[in-house]
Amino acid sequence: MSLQIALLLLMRYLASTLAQYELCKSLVSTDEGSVWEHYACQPKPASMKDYMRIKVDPPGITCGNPPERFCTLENPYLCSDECDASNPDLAHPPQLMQDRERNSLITYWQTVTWRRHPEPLLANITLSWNKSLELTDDLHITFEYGRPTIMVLDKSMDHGRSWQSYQYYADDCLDAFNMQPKRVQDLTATNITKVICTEQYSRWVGSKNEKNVKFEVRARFAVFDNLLRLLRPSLGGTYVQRDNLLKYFYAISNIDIPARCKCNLHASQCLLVDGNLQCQCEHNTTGQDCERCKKGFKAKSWKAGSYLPTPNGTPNTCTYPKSICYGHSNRCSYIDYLNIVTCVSCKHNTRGQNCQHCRLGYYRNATAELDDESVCVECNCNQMGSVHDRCNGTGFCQCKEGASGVKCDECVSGYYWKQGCYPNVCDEEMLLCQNGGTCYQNQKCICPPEFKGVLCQQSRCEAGKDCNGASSVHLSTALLLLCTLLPTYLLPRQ
Ligand SMILES: *[C@@H]1O[C@H](CO)[C@@H](O)[C@H](O)[C@H]1NC(C)=O
Ligand SMILES: *[C@@H]1O[C@H](CO)[C@@H](O)[C@H](O)[C@H]1NC(C)=O
Ligand SMILES: *[C@@H]1O[C@H](CO)[C@@H](O)[C@H](O)[C@H]1NC(C)=O
Ligand SMILES: *[C@@H]1O[C@H](CO)[C@@H](O)[C@H](O)[C@H]1NC(C)=O
Ligand SMILES: *[C@@H]1O[C@H](CO)[C@@H](O)[C@H](O)[C@H]1NC(C)=O
Ligand SMILES: *[C@@H]1O[C@H](CO)[C@@H](O)[C@H](O)[C@H]1NC(C)=O
Ligand SMILES: [Ca+2]
Repeated sequence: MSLQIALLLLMRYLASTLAQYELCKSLVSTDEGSVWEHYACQPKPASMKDYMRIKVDPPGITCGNPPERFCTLENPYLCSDECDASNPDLAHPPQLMQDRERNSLITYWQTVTWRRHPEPLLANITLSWNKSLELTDDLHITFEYGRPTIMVLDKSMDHGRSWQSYQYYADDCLDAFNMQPKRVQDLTATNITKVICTEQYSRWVGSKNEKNVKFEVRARFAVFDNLLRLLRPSLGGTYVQRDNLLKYFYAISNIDIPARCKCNLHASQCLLVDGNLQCQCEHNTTGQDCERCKKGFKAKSWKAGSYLPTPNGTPNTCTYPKSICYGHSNRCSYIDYLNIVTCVSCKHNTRGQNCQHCRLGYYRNATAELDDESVCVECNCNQMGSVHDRCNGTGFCQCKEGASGVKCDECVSGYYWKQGCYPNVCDEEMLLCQNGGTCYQNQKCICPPEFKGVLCQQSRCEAGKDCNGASSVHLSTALLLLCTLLPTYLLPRQ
């Protein structure tokens, strides 16, 4: 075992003995008003025998059906006691292992006697809670009429599907299990989780002198269902006497299990709900052991709380995903099997599964908070100047050729604006209007009457001919005819 685990076990042990981690949260006043502070927390230890479900095996192991007589080890010839399942005063059913005894009347579960010797007298007692528990103190089992000479304590981490031995008990460990006898006191931090066989609780010292069998918790932390396998009853310190088998049987009057619900440091209460123990989970966790994050609170993966740093530990709260544009939809739902949150009817120009993006044609306002109504700003791209109405993350539109500016509502040099950007027709530098023409807003040359062409570069008359500045081609032709055919009639009158 690594030092880290040893330290962890030690921490847990200390934590279980100190009255700490009882509060999950408290209201603390700060400069900005009252705020909740969250802490690692756990339920108080309780006597878990009250909640325990007991099953004994094999069927018919409980005495009294049919009724039978039994003797005692101390006085094997006084056999007047009787077990009768049909008589409440003489019955010894399993629930007498967990009852609260009143008026110092000891009540106990009792098995049939070892009449079938040499066939072994075996009995299993399964203790279950349908809830993970953590032992906080030693487990005590009280045997009337002597403690078993051989037994095993098993644990299950999977609600009874599989079992591992937890501790072996025998009056002779080598003989019963071929194991060296050890005591829990011999265990040190480096081998504390080792499974041992102990002879401490199986030796015959008289049935009245010592009734208890313990499982010492110390730092050996336990989370389990228990199975007590009783393999051989008390023999009264000698060999089996075959002529009186009625004095051999098991009888248990009490099983004490001081434990707390395992809530992964996310609950300070553990209550009985519909017959099952249930952690009252905080920190936005849920589940019987607070072993997962609540719907929607899955921004990061679930973690158990931590005892460190002292004194309040770390709650490791489950949180709402930060990427959600929180508040832009009141119709978000959690899809369990996909483990995602999805929203419909995103408002405020948001879109996406969590309303976490801006709609097309909008961009993210970098100075606004995610939950601000103005988080998405319209791109406002100029319809004539831009390729489409979408913009990039900082609001820049995509411009057509010749257009420029954030919104594409300006033209680069060499272009003029007229419902979009067009290449200049004329200017004052390269594309000068000729022959006294003037450039009108880079769009066209305004030519004198005798000139034409884009830059007024072309004369309206043939070289050497006298032309006036009529603008119509037909009129010009007519004038040309007149010039040619009727000069003598017209010109002298002018
Ligand atoms: C007791 O439990 C063990 C482990 O599950 C099993 O192997 C054994 O058969 C059981 N004995 C009786 C008497 O039910
Ligand atoms: C165990 O507990 C869970 C949660 O409380 C419950 O849903 C389930 O039915 C219980 N099982 C039994 C066998 O009682
Ligand atoms: C545990 O370790 C100690 C010393 O490190 C040793 O004395 C003891 O026998 C060990 N116990 C077992 C059960 O191995
Ligand atoms: C649950 O999560 C919300 C949102 O992240 C947070 O404001 C709240 O404090 C959490 N509650 C607890 C009990 O931790
Ligand atoms: C961005 O958000 C801030 C804060 O809400 C707001 O003052 C500002 O006007 C917003 N900018 C635009 C371009 O809408
Ligand atoms: C948006 O486009 C402008 C101009 O091309 C560029 O300077 C800016 O970095 C771009 N922003 C993003 C977020 O891509
Ligand atoms: Ca009892």
